[in-house]
Amino acid sequence: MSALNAPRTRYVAPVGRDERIWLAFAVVWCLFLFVIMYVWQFFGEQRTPIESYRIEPSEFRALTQDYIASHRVGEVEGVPIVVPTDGGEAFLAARAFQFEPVLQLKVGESVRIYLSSYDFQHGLSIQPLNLNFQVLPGYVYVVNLTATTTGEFGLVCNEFCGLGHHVMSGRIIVTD
Ligand SMILES: [Cu+2]
Repeated sequence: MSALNAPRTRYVAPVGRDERIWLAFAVVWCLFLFVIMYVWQFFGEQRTPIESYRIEPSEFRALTQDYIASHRVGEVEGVPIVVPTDGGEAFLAARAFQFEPVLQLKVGESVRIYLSSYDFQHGLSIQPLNLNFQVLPGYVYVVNLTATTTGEFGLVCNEFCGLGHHVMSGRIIVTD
C-alpha cells in the first residue's frame, strides 16, 4: 500500500447530529458578536475614539517635538516628562520602539490627547486599565482622557511592530 493510493469513496463519515448542533451554535454566536460589535459603540462604556484626522507623520513629529519643548518638566530614563494644562491638549507619539512623552497629570484633570505614530502601526494599551487603541502613522486619534485615580500607568504596544516590539513601553503618571 502506498500513500499515493486514492482514498476510498465516502471515507469521511457524514456530519452527525451533535456536530450539526455545534456548528449551528457557532454560527449563531458569530452573528451575535458581529451585531453586538456595532451596538456596543452606542451602549458600551469604553468607546474607542471616533474623532480622527489625517496627518503626515513628519508633521505630527514636528508638532509633538514642539509640544514637548514647551511643556517639558523633566526626564525619566531618557524620555521627556510633560505636564499638560488641565482641559488642554497633549501629544502622545508611538515610534519604534518607544512612546513619548511621559504625560504627568493630576487627579481630576482632563486632557485631549492627540495620538499617532511616527513610523509603523503600533498599539497603545494602558495598563492595568485595559484600554486599547490602534496607533497608525498618517492618522491622529483624539483620546479624551480624565484621570480618576493616582498612580503610574504603563503603556505597552500591543501591535507587533518590529524587533523591538517587546520592549516598547511608556507611561502616564497621575499625582494628587
Ligand atoms: Cu509594537
